[in-house]
Amino acid sequence: MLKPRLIEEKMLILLRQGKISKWFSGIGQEAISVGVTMAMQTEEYILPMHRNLGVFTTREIPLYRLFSQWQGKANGFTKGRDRSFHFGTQEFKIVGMISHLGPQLGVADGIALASKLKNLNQVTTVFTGEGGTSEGDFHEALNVASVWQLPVIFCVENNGYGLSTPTREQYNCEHIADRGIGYGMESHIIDGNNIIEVYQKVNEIAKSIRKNPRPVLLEFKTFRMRGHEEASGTKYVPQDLMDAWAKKDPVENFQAFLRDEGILSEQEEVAIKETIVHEINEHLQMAFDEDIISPNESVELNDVYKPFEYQYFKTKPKTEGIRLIDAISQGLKQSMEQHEDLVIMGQDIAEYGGVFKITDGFVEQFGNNRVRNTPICESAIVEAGMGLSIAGMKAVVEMQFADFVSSGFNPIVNYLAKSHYRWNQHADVVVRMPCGAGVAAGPFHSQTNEAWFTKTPGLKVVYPAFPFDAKGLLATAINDPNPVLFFEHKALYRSIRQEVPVDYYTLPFGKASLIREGSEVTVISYGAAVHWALETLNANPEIQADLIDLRTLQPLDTEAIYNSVRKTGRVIILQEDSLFGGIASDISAQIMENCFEDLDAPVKRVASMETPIPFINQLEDQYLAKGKFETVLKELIAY
Ligand SMILES: Cc1ncc(C[n+]2csc(CCOP(=O)(O)OP(=O)(O)O)c2C)c(N)n1
Repeated sequence: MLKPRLIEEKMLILLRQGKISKWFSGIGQEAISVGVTMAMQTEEYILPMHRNLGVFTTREIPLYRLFSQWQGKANGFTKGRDRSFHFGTQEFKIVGMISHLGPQLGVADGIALASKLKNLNQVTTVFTGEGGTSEGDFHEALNVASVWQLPVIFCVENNGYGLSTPTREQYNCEHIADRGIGYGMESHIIDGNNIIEVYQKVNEIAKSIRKNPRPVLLEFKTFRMRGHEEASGTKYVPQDLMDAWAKKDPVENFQAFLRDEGILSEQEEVAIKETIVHEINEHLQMAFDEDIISPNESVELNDVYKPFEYQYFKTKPKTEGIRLIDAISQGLKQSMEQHEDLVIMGQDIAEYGGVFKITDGFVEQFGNNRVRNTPICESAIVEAGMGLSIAGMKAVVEMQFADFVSSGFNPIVNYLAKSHYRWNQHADVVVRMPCGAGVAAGPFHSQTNEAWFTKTPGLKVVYPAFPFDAKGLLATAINDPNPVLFFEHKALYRSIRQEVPVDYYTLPFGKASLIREGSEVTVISYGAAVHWALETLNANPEIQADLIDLRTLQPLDTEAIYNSVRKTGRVIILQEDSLFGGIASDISAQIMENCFEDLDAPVKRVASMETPIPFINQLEDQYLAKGKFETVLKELIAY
């Protein structure tokens, strides 16, 4: 406890000297970080927060690495890409927070799920402040942990304030631990300023969880003795509260206890302090002596995704005529056979087989451990997928409808997408997205929301239009260790048939397919809109068109696009999504920038109306881009 305390005191001086950026103080809360970490085994994961320096020091991370991290230097853990405690390290089995506070609670569920599936008898421990308990992630994570009986210790550090918000404005129950009963979960209140109580209770609970896996909620009563972060101060905290808690300082009280018990002499105390101060100064010097990172664009770009070498599988020539939905089901099933560590999760996907029946029969073949029904909690399940990945497994998460991904948006764009770039931890998660209009399903069951993701570095986005592509690309998405959004158009599920190899096979990302060749115009599309384009071209055989089906939107096959545009000089991009901010706009801009001199006409974008997607067929038909395509295509050719 003394070590994090002394490090902090030094950091507060450096902060005033402008030598480190923000600082979130854990002074007064050290007994929790240190006591909990001491009760964990070294191979068990801990997911700490911004005030848990004691977790990092108790896991014995060399101090110079922490100091480098806070100065944004290369010996830190994020190559200068993220600050303070926003990092993880597999070496020390620590998974740091993202700023959004709540998501790591569900990540802990995923790690714990992996340990349960592998029978490791390990506990995962995750921290949050009482403020973070107001986030939906907290509720979702505790609920999932309880329903699945996951070996997680949820540690709530109730330190009186969330930034300036006192607990009475944060929640309206007496103790946060009281919520345990609502989740069907054991819970305890622990004096967070008493290291002996913290260690003994957590140690006992952890031992019991290792034998009998289950989640436990712990509320540590403590107090935040400094400002939310150093610059913000504590003016809003009544002085008598400060004074009362100052008397409960965990370090001073433990020192006094050790002295009274005759365990620690004054000389020993001085010697311990001197050793720590010496270590701090020595390691600080090492961090100061380290060079500043010099920016290099290709280094940055190369770290956004984990390197993945596409593997081709030779298949037997046998094929069968199947629908898009069968191809996806087959691709998923064969991937489950290929990867024993692959877990699929989603609402109603187990015995019921999913609302589209894609996982029908999976439970019989793979069992309920790997084919998991989930509560309705998109965030926690995406986060659990991340946790499985941290623990070395693979996850496929089925969104019941792509529209519902908005309820799991935060962990996808902030956790999964940024993880490899931030601390070299890949997110081996595929999110399946049954999407699209044309089925009279209204504004919340019809969206094609790929543009929400194509603009987020770190994600891959796949959008097949044919059974052959869907099966092979899904297999690749699962092989790829990066997060992949896999769009499946519902209107194509049962309407499109194709001869598809019976065996397992893969297809590479970033390769568009030229499904029709012509010299007059380039038509670029993906998903259901490819079929609209085909219909129009079939009805107008005189039009000589290259038809490019992009198949994957991230990575995007710009080479195929430019080659065709250079040949035809005319290009029209057809997308199902509404126009503004869609991928057609980016493709159009790229063509202008790279093929301007080859163009004989302005690039045309055809997209759906700028309204939500309406329900009744007549309105939906009017909304969709399909009806406009032929006219714009003919205008372009006549230009
Ligand atoms: C989603 C989200 N909303 C708001 C914030 C800003 N914020 C950062 S920490 C914090 C207070 C957190 O309070 P608590 O969970 O009690 O932890 P403490 O800081 O007291 O340890 C707030 C409001 C944030 N980081 N993320």
